[in-house]
Amino acid sequence: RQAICRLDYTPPSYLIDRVDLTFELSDTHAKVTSRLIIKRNQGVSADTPLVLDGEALTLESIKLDGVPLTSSDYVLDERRLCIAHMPDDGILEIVTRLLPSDNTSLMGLYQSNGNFFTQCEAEGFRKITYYLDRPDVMAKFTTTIIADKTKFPVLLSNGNRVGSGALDKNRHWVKWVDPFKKPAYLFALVAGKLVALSGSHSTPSQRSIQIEIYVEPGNLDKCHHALAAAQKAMAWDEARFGLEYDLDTYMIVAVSDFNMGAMENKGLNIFNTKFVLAKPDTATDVDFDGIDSVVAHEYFHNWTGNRVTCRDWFQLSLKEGLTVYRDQEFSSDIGSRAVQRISNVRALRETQFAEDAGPQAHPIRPDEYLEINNFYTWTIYEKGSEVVRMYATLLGTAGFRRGMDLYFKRHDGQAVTCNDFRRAMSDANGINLDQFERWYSQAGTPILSVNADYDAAAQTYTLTVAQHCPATPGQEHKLPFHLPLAVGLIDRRGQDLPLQLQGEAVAGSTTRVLEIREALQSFTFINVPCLPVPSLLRDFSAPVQFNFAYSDDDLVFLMANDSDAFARWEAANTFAVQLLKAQYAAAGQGEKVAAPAAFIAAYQKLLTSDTLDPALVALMLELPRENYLFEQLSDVDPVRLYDVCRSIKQQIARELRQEFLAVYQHLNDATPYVYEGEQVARRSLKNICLDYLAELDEPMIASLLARQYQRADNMTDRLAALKALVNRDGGDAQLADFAAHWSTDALVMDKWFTLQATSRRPGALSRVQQLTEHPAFSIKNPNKVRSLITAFCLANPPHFHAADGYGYAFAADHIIQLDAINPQIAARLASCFNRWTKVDAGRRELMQQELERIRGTQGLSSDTYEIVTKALG
Ligand code: BAL
Ligand code: ZN
Repeated sequence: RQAICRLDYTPPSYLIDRVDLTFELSDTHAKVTSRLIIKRNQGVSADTPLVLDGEALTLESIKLDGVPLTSSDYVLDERRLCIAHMPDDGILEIVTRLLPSDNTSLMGLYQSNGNFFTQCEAEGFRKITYYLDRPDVMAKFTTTIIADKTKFPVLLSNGNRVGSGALDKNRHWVKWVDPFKKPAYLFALVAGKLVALSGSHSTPSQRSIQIEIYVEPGNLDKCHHALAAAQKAMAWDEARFGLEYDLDTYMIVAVSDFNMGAMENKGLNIFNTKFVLAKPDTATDVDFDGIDSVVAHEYFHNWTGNRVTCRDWFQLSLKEGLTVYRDQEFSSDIGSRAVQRISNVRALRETQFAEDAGPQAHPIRPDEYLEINNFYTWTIYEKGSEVVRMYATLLGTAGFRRGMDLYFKRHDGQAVTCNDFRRAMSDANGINLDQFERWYSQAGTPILSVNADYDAAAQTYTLTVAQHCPATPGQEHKLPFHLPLAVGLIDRRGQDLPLQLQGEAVAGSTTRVLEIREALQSFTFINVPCLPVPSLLRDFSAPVQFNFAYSDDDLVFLMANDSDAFARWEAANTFAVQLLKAQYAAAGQGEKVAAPAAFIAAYQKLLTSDTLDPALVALMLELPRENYLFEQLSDVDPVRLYDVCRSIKQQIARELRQEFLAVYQHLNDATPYVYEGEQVARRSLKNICLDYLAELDEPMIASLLARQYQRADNMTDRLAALKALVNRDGGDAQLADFAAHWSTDALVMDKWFTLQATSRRPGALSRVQQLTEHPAFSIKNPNKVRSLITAFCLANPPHFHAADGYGYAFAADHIIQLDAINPQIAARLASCFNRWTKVDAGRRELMQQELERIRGTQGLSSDTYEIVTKALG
């Protein structure tokens, strides 16, 4: 198994100007004729062979400039087709035969419910035909699709539909031309029985864009939210970045068998049904929000990814980090900026921080990989987005826009690097961003340790900031990062102080972005009339961990007074993290677990506040997740950790029963469901109250849960009640009722599987095992695997980490089984073993054994092999 290294990049020896593809689709196979106009790249010697990528293909014929090639003219192996003698330029015609119905990897051309779909990112096009399957080879594509008219009435590909017609034997054809050159990973084809919901959007330059959402018949009533999301995304990108859509039609197609969330193929985005289909009785508020952000994300890729693409796959974060930043900004603008930021940071810290601290740690621009599919990671996406956000924080909104404008001006139509993006930001603003490059080259989460010193006589307040980044695999020593640290100082009345740094003539704004570049730096604020409470890392201005010796009183003060919503939430979170870690240690000593009165009082204050946004209160009341606490401990006993969290939650529920009930009852009105900000906020607070109340073993609470389940006019409330019921000793009747009602709705059944996979009740593993036999479950469907198996392994720590090791064995069995079906999904699941060195010795040994069992499996894919080998270290 050969690692691919970033520094080995060389430009392609051959380029492809045009590709004409013809797909002849039948029930049993597909025949693909590819006509490539190829030329040797400048400066490449004439004896350089042409090496095309190809996998799992049956080669039927090759012609070069119309002359058939025989097997003595080329060398064919399992991954390549090598033509030794290529002229300077020529037309290569290659015919391949595929078996899409046998393609369970869901890469290349495959079938789902009888329809044809493609997935080509990162390296799926080579499973369709022999090609230079690398992102810096950009060509203009023409695609003709031929298929039975009755079975496949809809035939789609990239670009514009330029012709169609009838053929013999009930067949028809449609021809598509994509006027933009693109890498092969953006190619797409869809053929099948689909129906479409259409809408339109008018651009500022007076063009009318047709938007079409294709789904299987019966699902049209679930497409309205996705259509509206596409319209909002178009308007937002025009207003914020001056970017218009460039084709006449923008198509989204939903498919239920899909490895990813969605894919940004030029003009023909293919989506997991999860991010298209929604109506109030089938989808939760979180689902609606997810559709907004994924539709926006894929649409935004049209510029950040498609028009300007990546030179090589090491640059993946160039398009993904930037596009995640753009979709997060979109969601902030159409919803609550505070809620969006807190949710994004929480996800980053629960997932990416763990990745950065573990065996799979890599910089946002990795240096090597065995399998690029393993690098669609939290680090590339979410940390990549934080890195882009830091440019915006350092340069300001206008400066960031100047950088974006220059980036598109310089690189439209090109395949470029992360350095090109950084250079555009730097050149557009005339500032040096050389040190910022370390965010691309160094892995690991920096730790900022902040100390404060107040000089009452001089009225100065000095913050001393030390930065350090822990070692990560292959990177022992790190150099200091350049990062923005946003701070505020709050006086004892809760007012933000105007900030004036030493050497400045006048005080400025109340939030100051300090530029950190050194390992140790001090900043002295003057004219500080009294000892303030510092508000640090406002809006989470950099993806770091930070330490400051806040007292409990400081945290309660910040929870009540910080004008920065993120920092306010962070104070509540820090208070809870400190409490739970201390109680976990106490439980280890056999001591009783309890939250102090000050903690309960702080929660009480939140519950009785009538000025705070209910969504923010809900987020502040949510205890930190076990996975997040787990990262901050060592030799962890996950069952003890769960017990401690549960016990504290029960205490809060008991002591604030009245307040939870009062808020619940106040918010539980009969307003019909609408997905809109204020209602979403109220529901989130109502359901967090319900979640606490469900901890109380009272018949009255049981009937309250049953009532909410029964009467809800929407999935958000129904699922919240069912989740609470499933975690108590009850809920079986409602689970059966739910399954009976929704047995034909795959996405709703996914929720049903997840509820049971994540249930904390005893016997979860055996129920999950039984559910793998359920008629609605299929090991071949990634959504089903994620909703049942992955949910159990990653989101049910006390059962996954059961001391008997059965949870680990279950995971390993399924990773091995899945590896033969869909290596990408198997490798994702294998990440449940990443943190095996964090658990206590007994569990560590059990996890290690399972990792070794997986690694020893005959014929293991390079996807899974790479993950388990790195995990074992
Ligand atoms: N490019 C892969 C799917 C996505 O990030 O949009
Ligand atoms: Zn993306």
